[in-house]
Amino acid sequence: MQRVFSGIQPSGIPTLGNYLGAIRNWVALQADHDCLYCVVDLHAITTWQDPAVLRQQTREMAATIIACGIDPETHILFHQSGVPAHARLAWIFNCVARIGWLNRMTQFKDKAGKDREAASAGLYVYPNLMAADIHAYHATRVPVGDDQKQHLELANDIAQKFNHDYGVEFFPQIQPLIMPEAARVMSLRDGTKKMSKSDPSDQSRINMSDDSETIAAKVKRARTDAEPLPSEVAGLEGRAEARNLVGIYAALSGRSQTEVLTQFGGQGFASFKNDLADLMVEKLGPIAAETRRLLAEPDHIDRILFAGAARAEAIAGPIVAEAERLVGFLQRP
Ligand code: AQP
Repeated sequence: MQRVFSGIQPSGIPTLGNYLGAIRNWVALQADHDCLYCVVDLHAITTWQDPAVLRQQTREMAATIIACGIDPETHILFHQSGVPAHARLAWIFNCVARIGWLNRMTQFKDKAGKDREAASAGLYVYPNLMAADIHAYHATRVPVGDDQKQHLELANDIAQKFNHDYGVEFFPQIQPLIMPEAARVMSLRDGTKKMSKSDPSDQSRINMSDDSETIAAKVKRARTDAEPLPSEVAGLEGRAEARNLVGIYAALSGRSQTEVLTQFGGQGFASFKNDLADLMVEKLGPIAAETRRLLAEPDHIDRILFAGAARAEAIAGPIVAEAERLVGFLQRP
């Protein structure tokens, strides 16, 4: 069975974007892969996090992932700081990756904003740590949202250069797995911006913990244009907000965008938004309820994560020790 690795930052409450772009995919992959799913707290601190909030969000992320259907017994769910192998390999990759490669990463440009000099060095080398997350397990399949494709290409470049520099075929190439429908969920306030858990506006996103009233209010207020919905997918061209809402409806209902527009084409947004809000409540409500139930026992979540970390370290430790041997570090006698 192929090994899957994927991670998610506990940098806020998980959103509908994280669910449709990542977590839902993770659940499906459990059927025929060995899966490692990681709450990447080392990545989260590349932008400042309140320590108490970070701890809470780490647990909340883990609880949501389990509530979505990840089985932490058959597969491995853990927190990144619980497995030192990630940071050890990341340092080696910091020395393999070229500054020119990192300069091309669009996510750094987006996240650092205008004042790049003030961004943390961690944010800049974030893609090297992400490469280490995956290569520490020799994972070959990585389910991610469309926005992470560039980072995976960089992870492949790093593997290739490491193999070349040390004359070995040690790190395999990674294959990204991107879901077709709603691979990228956009902000409810601006259809050209990705829906993000750290967006300052709570109105821009659906949180996985939102109750039905909040979901209905956010969908109702979601930005749209004045035209009715088109009857064909081609009519969504140049209408970022309409495309986003139709994409979300399609992804949640398991129907194609064509089918959704066959039903709603020609209508205004009001009734479509009502149906969309009902659909979200139907799909997300049970997940939010299960998450709340799990969060009532935070110690239990910590135990699941630390048990997962021990199993993850047993896989990554020897792989990273071999990488260290290859670069010339002394081996423990
Ligand atoms: N809007 C999105 N649409 C589709 N997929 C998305 N993902 C995130 N947002 C969307 C996917 O979720 C996975 C985990 O992402 P992450 O938490 O590691 O970091 P991110 O991509 O930076 O997600 P956020 O929500 O935007 O977090 P913040 O606000 O902290 O930066 C990834 O597979 C990602 O593609």
